[in-house]
Amino acid sequence: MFKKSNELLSVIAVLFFTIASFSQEKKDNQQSMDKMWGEASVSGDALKNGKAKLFDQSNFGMFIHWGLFSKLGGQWKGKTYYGIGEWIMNPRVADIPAKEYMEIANDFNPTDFDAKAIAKLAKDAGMKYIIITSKHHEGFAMFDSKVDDFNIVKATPFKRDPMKELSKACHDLGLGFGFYYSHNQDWTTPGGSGGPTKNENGSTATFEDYFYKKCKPQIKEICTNYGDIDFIWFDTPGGMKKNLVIELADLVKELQPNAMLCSRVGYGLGDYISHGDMEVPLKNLDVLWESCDTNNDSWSYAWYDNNFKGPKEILSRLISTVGRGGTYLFNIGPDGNGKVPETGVQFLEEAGKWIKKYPQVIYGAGSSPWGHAQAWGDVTTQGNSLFLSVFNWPQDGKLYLPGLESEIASAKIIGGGDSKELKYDKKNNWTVFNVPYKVPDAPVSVIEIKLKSTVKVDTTQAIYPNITSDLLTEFAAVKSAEKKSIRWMEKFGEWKKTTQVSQWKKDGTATWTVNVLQPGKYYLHLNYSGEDRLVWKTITDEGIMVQNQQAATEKYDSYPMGILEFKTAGKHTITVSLVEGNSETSSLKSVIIEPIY
Ligand code: H79
Repeated sequence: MFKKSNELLSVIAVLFFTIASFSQEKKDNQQSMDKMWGEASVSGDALKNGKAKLFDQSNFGMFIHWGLFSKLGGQWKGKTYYGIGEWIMNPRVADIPAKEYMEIANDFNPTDFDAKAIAKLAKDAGMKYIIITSKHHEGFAMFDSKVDDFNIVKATPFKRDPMKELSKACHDLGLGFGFYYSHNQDWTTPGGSGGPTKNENGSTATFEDYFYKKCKPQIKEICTNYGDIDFIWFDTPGGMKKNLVIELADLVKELQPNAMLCSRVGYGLGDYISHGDMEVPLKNLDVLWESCDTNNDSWSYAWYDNNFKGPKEILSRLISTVGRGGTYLFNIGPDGNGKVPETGVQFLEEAGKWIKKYPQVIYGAGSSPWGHAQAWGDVTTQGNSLFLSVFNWPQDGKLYLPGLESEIASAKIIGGGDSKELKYDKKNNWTVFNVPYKVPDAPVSVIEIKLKSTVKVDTTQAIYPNITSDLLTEFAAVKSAEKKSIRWMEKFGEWKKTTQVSQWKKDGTATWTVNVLQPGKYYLHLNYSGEDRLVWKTITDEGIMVQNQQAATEKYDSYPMGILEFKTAGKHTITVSLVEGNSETSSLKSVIIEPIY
């Protein structure tokens, strides 16, 4: 399906990367990209009252990518390399020789770095801890290291230890603190994965050389010299040997028993699952997990990357992550002077003001009983209260909530202002709230529903009467076709993921069971990729059929198919099949049902 595009290259790149980085111990180590992000070994419940408390209750933390690459800001010798900036020295990007790269340190003098200001930003943004890159794949230690001179104190004119300053600033403000450490990849140290293969004296360097001379002793340093550490965020274990990963995990456990290890340490030794980069899952997950995301497109500072997520996007991604049962780790990238880009700061502060008003929606909040998002927003919970965070406020005075089966004690818009009881009607198993036409709050309004008893819901996908419903293939039952998750890079290093259905056999179908409140006519669109022109057929359990031809390209896009009608309210099925077109490459992503005005 990725006919000629960059996407094909990217998919190949991922495969290559996966294979290349897992080349050691191939046999028991044939891990997929998803496996690379790791599995956690310990059941969440055992940890939630112990060392996982900060992680589990906070639901929101700050990630910081900062290193020598921040000084380059995506540019090398006058040329800009678009994509994730911290990869700039990699052969696949600017291919900077290790020696030359190490010289950047000579002029690295980030005098604008202000640890207190960054800690305050995190606090103002409503984040409860900071995790910062102590050493990324480039191999440069952003802390005072006695075991390796390629560090910010020894090798730069700056000479300060910014990690000392930041850990102190966090502790002073009551924030948690943790380190990112790239344990397998080290592109400037002989023996490190992706690093030089020879030592200075010409002898062959082994991974064990790097591991015992640098990696493990540096983990000891970061676990000893910075007070209490709440997280050690190892990244990309690749093909590291199990015994070495165990040594690192044991060392952290010994020196910082309260530090949470993310699953990217490898071999299931993590305390929580770290999902693929920049990914908010669609379905609830009942384990301890985190989504890491960045405030623009790159993790580290890049001069051109000014595509910052606005306050509403930050909040909606945060709320949806909490709604799925996870924790949101949101990244900023200070520049080579140590300054955090202004627009990112501003948007985070605005998001933080909202969180201050609605702390109960985020902190300690539970996941949505629906198990997936709503068309208008998402749901989080505390005890018998449901918080409906509405990102798209309805324009017709009605907010439709499908499937709530428990009795409502009260329903109010919260956050100050008008807090009158909301009136509502029950129709089938839908609750229809009469809400003001005027949006109560920006960027997100919240309705609190107090229930008389514990929550019970029918989680069937809903067709909303007044807002477009996007039925994703993730929620479809598929026969004689292949449903799978794919990842690709939109930009270099910027991951996208979707579930799609392709490889259609003759009788291949994707079927959604849906809950319809309002019978009548709706526009039907299909979102797909493919080649040339495709004919799709959509049919309901009532025998209403829409069949049409539309164009297809290698990029997912939605195309109008016609008008689909539901004759009656209640449960229905919608079944899609491919009638004409390349059965292998035609890739269906979602069915879109839009009310007609
Ligand atoms: O620190 C951030 C990334 O630099 C790091 N993890 C997050 C938190 C990371 N390391 N590896 N990966 C993410 C997987 C990325 C692979 C890619 Fe590439 C790097 C895609 C594009 C650049 C390898 C090289 C595959 C294609 C080119």
